[in-house]
Amino acid sequence: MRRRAFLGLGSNLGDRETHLNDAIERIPDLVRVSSFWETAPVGGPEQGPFLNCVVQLATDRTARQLLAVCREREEYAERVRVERWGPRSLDVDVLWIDGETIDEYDLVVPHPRMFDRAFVLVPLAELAPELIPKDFVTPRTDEVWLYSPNAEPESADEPS
Ligand code: GSY
Repeated sequence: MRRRAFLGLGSNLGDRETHLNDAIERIPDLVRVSSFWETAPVGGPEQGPFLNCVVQLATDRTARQLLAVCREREEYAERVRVERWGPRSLDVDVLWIDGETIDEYDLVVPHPRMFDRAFVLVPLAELAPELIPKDFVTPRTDEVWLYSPNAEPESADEPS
């Protein structure tokens, strides 16, 4: 039976936009993709900002099969685990599957930290606002901002 599922994608190494787009192109059962959000890194050493998004699937794959999809996409991006929580070309996490929970040593769904992270909740809110906790506080604008690579830089003499 096909169920709704959400994966979270993030990149802060190399060509971040290409890493996300390449992964999205190859994710099976894809339905929708959120906007790309530029986000301040959470945890780990000092590192550059991430580009994050969330994708929605309609899938009959299990949580474990979706984890395999995530790992394949990370391998394709030649992710190297140099440092725990450190910069990475691609991170793909299983966030949520309607009606399914799993709690195993290498896979916990719903993702245990998804409700604490603005870089997950802001893109997820575009696709499934009903999943966002009511007490979620809008993030500060220096934590998460909409990615718009072609935007004109703000001119110094324009009123803000
Ligand atoms: O858990 C995903 C990897 N990750 C991220 C991320 O994707 N975005 C931001 N902003 N910070 C992060 N810290 C880690 S670890």
